[in-house]
Amino acid sequence: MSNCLFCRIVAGEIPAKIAYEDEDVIAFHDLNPQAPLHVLVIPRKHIATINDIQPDDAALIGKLYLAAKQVAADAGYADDGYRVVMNCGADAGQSVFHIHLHVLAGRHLSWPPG
Ligand code: D5M
Repeated sequence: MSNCLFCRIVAGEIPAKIAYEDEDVIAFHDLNPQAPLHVLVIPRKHIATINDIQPDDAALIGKLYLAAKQVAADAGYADDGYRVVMNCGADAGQSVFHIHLHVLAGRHLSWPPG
């Protein structure tokens, strides 16, 4: 989708600091980090929200989590802990409508989120 910010990152039209990539998934550092490590893990395929995930996407969604695990481990946070979260919809704070896991680490993360 040409008007989707994250599709434009996938296409290389907008620069991003890549943390991980494979044939299905890209992870890049968040422009507005909320923790010492704040990486977004996205599918190359455009899926707008969790509500748009289809049964055929199940393996792809699993790959997002495997990439998140890899990003956290590569940054040295596998043991101390990290948070992986996906917002769905405006009330949950989703501002970019191309699904993305936030991988956050490097400080104490309170619960519940605000
Ligand atoms: O999270 C959307 C996230 O996307 C938010 O934390 C800022 C981040 N963002 C926005 N534009 C960029 C670019 N160009 N590069 C990297 N990160 C970006 P949400 O859950 O939708 O609120």
